[in-house]
Amino acid sequence: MEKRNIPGVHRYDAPAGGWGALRATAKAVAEQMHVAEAPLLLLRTNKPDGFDCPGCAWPDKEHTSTFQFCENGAKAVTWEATKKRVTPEFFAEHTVAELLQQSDYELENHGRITHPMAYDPASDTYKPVEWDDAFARIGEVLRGLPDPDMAEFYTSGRASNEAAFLFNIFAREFGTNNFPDCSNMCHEATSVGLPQAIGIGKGTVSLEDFDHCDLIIAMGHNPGTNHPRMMGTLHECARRGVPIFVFNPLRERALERFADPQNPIEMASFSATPIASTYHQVKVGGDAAALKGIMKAVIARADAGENVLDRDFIAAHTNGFDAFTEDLRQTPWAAIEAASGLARGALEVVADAYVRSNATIVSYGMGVTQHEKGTQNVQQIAALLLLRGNYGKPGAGICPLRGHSNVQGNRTVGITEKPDPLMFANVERAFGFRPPSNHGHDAVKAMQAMVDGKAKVLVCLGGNFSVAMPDADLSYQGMRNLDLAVHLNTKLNRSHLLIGKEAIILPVLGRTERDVQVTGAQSITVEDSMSMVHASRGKLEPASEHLRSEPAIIAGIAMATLPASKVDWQGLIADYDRIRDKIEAVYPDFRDYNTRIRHPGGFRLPLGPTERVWHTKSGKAEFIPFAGLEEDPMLAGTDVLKLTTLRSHDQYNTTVYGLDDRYRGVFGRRDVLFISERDLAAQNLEHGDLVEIISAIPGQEHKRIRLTAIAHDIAPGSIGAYYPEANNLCPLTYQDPQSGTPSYKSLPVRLRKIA
Ligand SMILES: Nc1nc2c(c(=O)[nH]1)N[C@H]1C(S)=C(S)[C@@H](COP(=O)(O)OP(=O)(O)OC[C@H]3O[C@@H](n4cnc5c(=O)[nH]c(N)nc54)[C@H](O)[C@@H]3O)O[C@H]1N2
Ligand SMILES: Nc1nc2c(c(=O)[nH]1)N[C@H]1C(S)=C(S)[C@@H](COP(=O)(O)OP(=O)(O)OC[C@H]3O[C@@H](n4cnc5c(=O)[nH]c(N)nc54)[C@H](O)[C@@H]3O)O[C@H]1N2
Ligand SMILES: [Mo]
Repeated sequence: MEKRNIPGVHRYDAPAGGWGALRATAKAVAEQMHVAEAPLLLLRTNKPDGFDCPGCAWPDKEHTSTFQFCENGAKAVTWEATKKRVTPEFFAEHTVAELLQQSDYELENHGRITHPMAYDPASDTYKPVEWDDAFARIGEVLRGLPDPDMAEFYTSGRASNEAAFLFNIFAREFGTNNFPDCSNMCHEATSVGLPQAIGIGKGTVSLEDFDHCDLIIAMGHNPGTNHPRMMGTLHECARRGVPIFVFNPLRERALERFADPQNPIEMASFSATPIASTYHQVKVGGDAAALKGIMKAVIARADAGENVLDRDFIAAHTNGFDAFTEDLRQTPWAAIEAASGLARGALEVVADAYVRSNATIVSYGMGVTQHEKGTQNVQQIAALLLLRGNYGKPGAGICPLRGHSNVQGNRTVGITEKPDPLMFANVERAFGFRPPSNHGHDAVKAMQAMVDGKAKVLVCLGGNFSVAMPDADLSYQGMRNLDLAVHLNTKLNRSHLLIGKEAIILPVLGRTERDVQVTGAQSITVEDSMSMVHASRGKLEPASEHLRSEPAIIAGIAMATLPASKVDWQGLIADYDRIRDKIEAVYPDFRDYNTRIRHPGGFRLPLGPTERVWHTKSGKAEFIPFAGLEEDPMLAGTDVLKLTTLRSHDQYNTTVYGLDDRYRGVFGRRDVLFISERDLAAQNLEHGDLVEIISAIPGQEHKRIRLTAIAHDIAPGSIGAYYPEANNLCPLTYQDPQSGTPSYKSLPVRLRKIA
């Protein structure tokens, strides 16, 4: 059948990267900034004396490599370094009601906010406010709360270690452990699942390990878009002949073929390197089943007498092997095939490659964590690696692809709602106060408290909390229930416009910009996905002379809120070395912080598993079985499809840079639903039909959104739509019960054709 021609939907046949990436970078630069400044600026990204790229958390070779060309890094940098400005005049000309009609793309594209602004209900506009008046008002409202737990302190992962640490200390001295953060929506399944399994909630590989690995399994992540610098690494591995098995319901172009813009031969000859040696289009939510299938095949071979396990490692370093393998033996292949959508033979091929590899890396992202069984998914990956001792040897380990450029660092310096007695004792020693001992709120609990009217003040260190969260109807209402929302941000977003009683926007310096305090220019520090901590120093002239740094703003709020504070806020922000000394006092892993940060490339935080040291309760790594295969067996065999939510190539979370998703062949629009030809036929739909997507979670309100269904190479039974447009379909509490991560990537839905 001839396919209908749908506006803005074309095939994209070129490889990822290559000339398309160069053209897109030139366009991003031209649109956002004065062209002359751009090359210089981009050259400073991820250089020893430059700033850390705010795009992603993938490390750079010793931070001294020549500039690595990266389209989406360039977009992140130019989006921040834009010449466009949101001034008091802009706010005077646009009421909040009017701005609410604009798309997320339009809102941020107005540019950088230049002045602190406070909402004025009489005119329904934001009006300029003096910094000190803003701080005083925030302090007054916070002090007026009957209970400090009625305030929520949200962190988005772009904040530096220094800012996040001050935020941690301020809120705890204020008297709460309410620390919702973006990590709760992202890698919380890693932060909860891995400590139980291997004793630390972080990845164990280093960049060098990719030079020594024999096999890579890449599950549920899309590096061509979200971790573009990883493409250089995968490209090298592929050219070295390392098999790369991809598990992803969608055929993502960069995981199929990639042309490295730094490779003159590929560029000149328009050629590309195949990345995935085998591409497994696992069903949405089918990863645990696929992993169990691979492990079942390995165990069957071991049971048949083959020497395929690292028995010495298992005996010396692990617990729970027998119960774990017994569960695998009991799990029928038919169930594994049904839940994963993959054939037994295909999984046995992966198992065969796995047992022949002496050093395997498994990398994974949101396709694994944002599920009802996210924690178990992560633990199955950890277990697969344990079977052959793939920890603490060169070329092996687990590699979670972190989200925001410093989300991992934020965690390390204390952004967590869980009270940690060791840290609290150190805080008491370093600052002379003891934080409260009750459990605080994570992101979902914080939003629930706002919805229920139990939380009245929200202070956001970056991000766009309500738009990132599930259930837009409820989350927007949560914002509107607040007495006061305080936003430390660079750009205008929808969370600023969902106003309860009062709202204040405090514009911050971006990472690319010079941060000068009374003792001179300051550096901040960040931790990448591989636990390397390094310094970052902005070089650009700030977008406005009225901006302040995140640490300075937090100190300002703290001094206005806590007149009798035990913390020398002025002293700390005068010289960020002093903040780092305090971080070291509270977190001893940062020993000699200020010295080591001055070495090129910084330093690596200790990671037990790399030395085969396991900080679990038993002192050993744990095989944790996952009994069952279906995320929600109640839904099997019905007309229900599983919806996953995706990022486009022109997007950074809720920040929409543009309306194209080049590699998936979508141009100038985001209102599409990716669906297989088979499901189109099964649902009596045609490519290009307008459909209603209706949530089908038992016992939940059946919300709906409308999108245009387009035929795409996606696993049958699975469909995809863009985040945040589809967030309303995810109920607030539809989450992984162990980690609290919203199940953004496995939403049961039904489709209905709009006539
Ligand atoms: N340019 C850019 N860079 C970014 C971001 C951005 O938005 N834009 N966001 C940053 C942040 S905060 C994060 S957390 C990371 C996100 O980076 P990723 O983890 O790559 O995030 P997603 O794009 O949400 O989804 C990844 C992939 O999971 C696949 N997938 C969906 N459901 C499933 C499933 O059930 N199983 C499997 N195996 N795969 C599935 C999708 O097809 C998609 O290819 O990137 C960071 N870097
Ligand atoms: N359906 C669905 N929902 C999801 C996801 C999904 O895959 N599907 N992914 C989830 C994930 S992984 C994450 S991490 C969250 C993201 O949630 P958030 O981190 O809250 O959201 P962002 O969109 O990254 O935040 C954008 C805002 O950050 C501000 N900003 C940018 N740079 C800076 C800076 O340097 N300092 C400060 N202070 N502000 C700055 C800008 O004003 C911008 O408007 O969303 C989650 N939501
Ligand atoms: Mo994230």
